[in-house]
Amino acid sequence: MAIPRSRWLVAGVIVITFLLWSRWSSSSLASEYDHTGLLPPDFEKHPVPDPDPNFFWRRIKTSHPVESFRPLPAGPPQSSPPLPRVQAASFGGGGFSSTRATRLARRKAVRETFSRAWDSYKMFAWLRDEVTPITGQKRDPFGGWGATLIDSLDTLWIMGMRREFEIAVAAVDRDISFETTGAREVNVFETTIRFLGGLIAAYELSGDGRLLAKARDAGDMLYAAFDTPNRLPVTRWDIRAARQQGTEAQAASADTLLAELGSLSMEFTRLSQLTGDPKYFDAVQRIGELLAAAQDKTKIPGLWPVHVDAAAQDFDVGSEYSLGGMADSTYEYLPKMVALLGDTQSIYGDMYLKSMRAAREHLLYRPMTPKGDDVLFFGNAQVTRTNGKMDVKLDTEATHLTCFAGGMLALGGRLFADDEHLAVAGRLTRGCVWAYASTPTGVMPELAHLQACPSPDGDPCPWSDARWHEGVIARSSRADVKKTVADERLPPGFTSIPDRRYILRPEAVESVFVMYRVTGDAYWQDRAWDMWLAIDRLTTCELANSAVADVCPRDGEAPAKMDSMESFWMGETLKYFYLIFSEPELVSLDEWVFNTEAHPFRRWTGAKGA
Ligand code: DMJ
Repeated sequence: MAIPRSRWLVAGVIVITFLLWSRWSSSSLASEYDHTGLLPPDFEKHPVPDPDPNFFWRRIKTSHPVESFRPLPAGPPQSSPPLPRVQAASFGGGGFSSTRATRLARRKAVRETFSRAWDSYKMFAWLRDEVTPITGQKRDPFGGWGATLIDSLDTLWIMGMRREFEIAVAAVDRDISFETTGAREVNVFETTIRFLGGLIAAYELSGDGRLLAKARDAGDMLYAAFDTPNRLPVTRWDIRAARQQGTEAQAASADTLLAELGSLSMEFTRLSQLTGDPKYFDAVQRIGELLAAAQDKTKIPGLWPVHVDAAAQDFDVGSEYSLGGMADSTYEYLPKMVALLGDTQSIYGDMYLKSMRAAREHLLYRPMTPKGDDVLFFGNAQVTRTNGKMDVKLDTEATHLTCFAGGMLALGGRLFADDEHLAVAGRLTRGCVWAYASTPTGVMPELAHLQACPSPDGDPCPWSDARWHEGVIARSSRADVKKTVADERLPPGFTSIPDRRYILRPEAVESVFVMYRVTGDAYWQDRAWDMWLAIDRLTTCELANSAVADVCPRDGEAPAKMDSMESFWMGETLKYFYLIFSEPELVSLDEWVFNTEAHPFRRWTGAKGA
């Protein structure tokens, strides 16, 4: 049948209109969301102001002066070979996410969630540490210097929310002062990673000098906590006493958490690099040197105990060894310091390699899973001495905090061209992906125990109900295993869940993100999307997203929301989700290295002041 000319004409107009519309809509999408790089930092608009000499922490009398400062490395030594590439040479292939439209739609969803949380913070808790995401109250657990505001600055920039970024920076400049705080005690580690780290990264991305000035204020305040007889910091710092009575009576604590001592290195080193003042680097290099000297002399040579005596500089006091909470970022910062300094031959490179050798030998295990997945976890070891002999007992725990380890080994594997590290990184990260997928909500709990396979290596590890039940009984005070499994809602392979919460933590997606950037395999983007859907469903609440009490709730019950949203949700978790659906050049791991709160610092580039 012949089609009349007029119909052809109408059809033509429709096709052309559709083509024009789709071109327009995809280009506007592209300009809004599809960064292929970062805007160049604007170093001119707001140059770095001179440090204010009247700032309290700059005027405070030093009670225990440093005789001579460790010099700030002027770059990697000649003998140090250039570091290998971290990111994959090509990206794509392998997964559904390789479709651009899918990837952008996913990224948009993440950005919308961030935007909603940001609006709620602005509306209900502006300038305070946290907003409670159900009731819209304000909380100040971190000194009241606007933890969410400062933790979110670089995320705002990276997500292209430039107007909001400007508003936020102006507020930080005008309304946040590290002169004083209402808090009695300051957690030096948390203040360093969230505030100092957040300000440095936001400065590096934007070039706004007001942020470096504020970072220096934070750094000078924190530096006063190092004013002790042995120059090791008071990690839980009575800031009021320091302000009112000075630092004369201060001393580092005999019971210090390893993470709170060992993970200040990146922020203080970068602050020295950016300001040219070596004192910050000196402060943390002393800690690095002590850790290096003690590393081979602990109960598990290569690792340090979770509890150390910073007063006596004794790194062999505790008997618990772990890569998890309270120790974690000390290990994480070893390869990251290598990236920051551009030098594999520093004490940090050596410490990284030794620690990973020991951790693989003593802490690594493979859980028994229903499908025999080839996955790994780092557990926790208790060391006892019987008749002069050391006995290392591995507790097969799986904690959300330890999920950072896959990303650490992926970075280290690249920097040291070690394929074994990369292989372990992949298996560890798959372990956390498996733990997420194992629960009814699709999100892993804060702390669980798993039934281990006989060996972490590739030997077959067939599923056995009987062995799983033995593990459950060993953890339980009750004899009826079926009832225990049912009452505690234990997914197969889980032998107990002592902490059932999910508190919006980032570590699992952090490692998935690093694995994606290192391998280029879109498989990891798809796993991130599975995690995203589950977390979004589980945590979305009235005003933003909330920590939840139980990721394995009773059948038909919705998990209770806890009305809490720590600043790392917007500073860290949402940033990693956003970046994994972005072009790999956006905050490339070949140019940037993330601190433990996901704040990117520029890596050594060879330029002065870089
Ligand atoms: C963050 O503050 C950092 O990632 C830290 O290293 C561990 N705890 C939280 C996130 O879980």
